[in-house]
Amino acid sequence: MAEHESLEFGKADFVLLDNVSLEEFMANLKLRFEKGRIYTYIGEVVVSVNPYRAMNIYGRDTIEQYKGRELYERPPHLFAIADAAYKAMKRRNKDTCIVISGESGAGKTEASKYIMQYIAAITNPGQRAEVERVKNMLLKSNCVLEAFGNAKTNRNDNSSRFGKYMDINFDFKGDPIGGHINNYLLEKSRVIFQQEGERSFHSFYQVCSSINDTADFKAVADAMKVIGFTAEEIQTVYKILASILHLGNLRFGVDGDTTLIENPKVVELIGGLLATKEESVEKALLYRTVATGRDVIDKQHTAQEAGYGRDALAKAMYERMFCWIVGRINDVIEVKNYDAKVHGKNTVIGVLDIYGFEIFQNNSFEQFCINYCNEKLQQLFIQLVLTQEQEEYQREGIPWKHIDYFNNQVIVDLVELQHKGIFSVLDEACMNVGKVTDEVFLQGLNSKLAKHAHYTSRKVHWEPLTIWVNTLLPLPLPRHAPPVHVLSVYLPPSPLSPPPRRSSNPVLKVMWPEGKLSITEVTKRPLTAATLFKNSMIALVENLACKEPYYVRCIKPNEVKSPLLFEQERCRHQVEYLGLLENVRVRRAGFANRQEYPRFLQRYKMISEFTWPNHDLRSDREAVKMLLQSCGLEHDVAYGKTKVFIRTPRTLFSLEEQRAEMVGRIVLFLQKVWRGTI
Ligand code: AD9
Ligand code: MG
Repeated sequence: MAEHESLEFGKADFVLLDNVSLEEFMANLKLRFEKGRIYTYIGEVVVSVNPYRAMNIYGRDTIEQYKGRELYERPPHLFAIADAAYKAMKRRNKDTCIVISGESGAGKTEASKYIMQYIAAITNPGQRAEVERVKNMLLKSNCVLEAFGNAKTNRNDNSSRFGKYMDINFDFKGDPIGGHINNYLLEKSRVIFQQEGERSFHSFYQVCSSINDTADFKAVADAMKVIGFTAEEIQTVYKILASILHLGNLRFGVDGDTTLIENPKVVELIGGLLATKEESVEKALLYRTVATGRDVIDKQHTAQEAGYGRDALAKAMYERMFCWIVGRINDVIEVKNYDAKVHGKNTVIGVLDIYGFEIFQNNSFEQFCINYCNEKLQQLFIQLVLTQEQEEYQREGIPWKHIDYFNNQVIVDLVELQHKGIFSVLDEACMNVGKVTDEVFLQGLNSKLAKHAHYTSRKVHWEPLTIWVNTLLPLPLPRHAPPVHVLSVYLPPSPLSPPPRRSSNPVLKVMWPEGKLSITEVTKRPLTAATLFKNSMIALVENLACKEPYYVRCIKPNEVKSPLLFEQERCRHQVEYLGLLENVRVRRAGFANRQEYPRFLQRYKMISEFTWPNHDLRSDREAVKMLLQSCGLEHDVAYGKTKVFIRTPRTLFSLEEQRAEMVGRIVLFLQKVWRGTI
């Protein structure tokens, strides 16, 4: 615990509160925010409040203060968590991950960037060129991904509209040798529609060079060059952006039975940009491919369908481009020339920066997915931090007072359960091609979920963790939209054969590799967007669960981006739904550290005459007891069946100090023996 921090700044660790109550928690959080202390611990979890102003706490000198230190030696900071994750990985060969959560605008992306900067700064003391190259790529990739994946929203001027999980791989020396980025569900609907006051992705404004975005345009282009995008690739990206903008200007009309494009000049422009024939563009916009019997035919859209098709195409083009950019970055940063047999295991730190909870006036399918994702992560947190902790004490026979908390597994089930969950109902509704309406979907939900305790049809229910389930409705489509639009929301692009597939531009060909569609491809039912997202979330959680997790819990102090305002109600709400108070309770009832008896002895046996060099007691458990008694630390520990549990970090610290001293003495002694002076 950072004892050197004066109490004038409040308690540096919520575990030290006199009483664990919501009032005291909030008072401490507020006091620290007002005193410019934006980070506070709950044990090893960092709680961060967005300061909405530049803080002078991320420089080289601060990095030096945290490098190699233990968590409790310095005031709370993201750097301490980054260092803890790094140390665990390096010392114990563990894969670790840092999970950053909090609502939109709470400071997740900024935190993830500071963590990456810290890791970059403390590694590669030998200045190896290859490692420097990798570090540079990892940092530069942020700039590119933000340009294409972030946008100004009403809550955050630089809001991430995709989820990002980045693995950084390290060699046996602990230096970064590569990485990999997984991206999750880009909010592609933003390409065609933004709520009032919001913008589309930054990239569009950069390419149009509006005044504020010109400098960013150059920075992004430079970063792309450094990462290794070719001139042709960068050009193609601009052409796609321009084509999407032009697509937005297309208007459709009818002449008798024929649907036509009212402004064909625009088609010409798009054709030129995408290196494809005007006829191909026109055909992709006015027809869709359908299967009739054993044949595939082109069926003409109505003008309204053509409008939806145009939007679907714009969204699909942007999404493909984004995924392609991520793929190209991965090509460059992936670990190369590393042979685990020669160099030892390569270990990983994963950093997860995923979109936070959000509730808008109108909530679309994307908001539903985003909020489901947050429920999943909350579930993982509960599972790892709360449940596992309690279960371990029980297993080890350590006295334990059960702590009540809300387990949101029921909410996760409500969404993802096979045959019964909301995603299943949605998938089923989508199967009914031609008959899907809001009502059909709503009836499906009502019939399957009416009895579920957390399902309230169309009512907004302001309880923590249950809020958003209801915000799915009404469906994200204009009221009387035809079915084709429903499907274009939930399904991957319908089997059009859009112009990028027929382009002579080699970069576009890579993005749209499919050739002419066969009958099986046209009739095959693709996995729905909901199922794809659900599967990717399940895989993400499995991946995180097998790593040692570290948590950053971000809080947004106000809605107006003010560095001065701490809105009590807003903050209390976040503290509640993040389960922070339960976290404090578990942590207080619990133990800071635990180690299996043999491992503990291996590390500390030199500090007691009863255990050095070997003990003659009945068991390692007895030996550990003797050791701790002999150094007067017994009052702060408990003995489980297979592990010793240490209550406060101070005890661990004292053990480490005594060990360092004894190791020093032993080394001196051995040197004397070797030199023959003893
Ligand atoms: V979203 O879910 O992507 O919409 P984030 O990622 O949680 O959201 P972000 O990190 O983008 O929020 O932070 C929002 C803004 O708050 C930033 O653009 C900064 O202006 C401000 N911010 C956040 N963290 C810090 C900080 N540590 N120091 C100074 C900060 N400003
Ligand atoms: Mg973000």
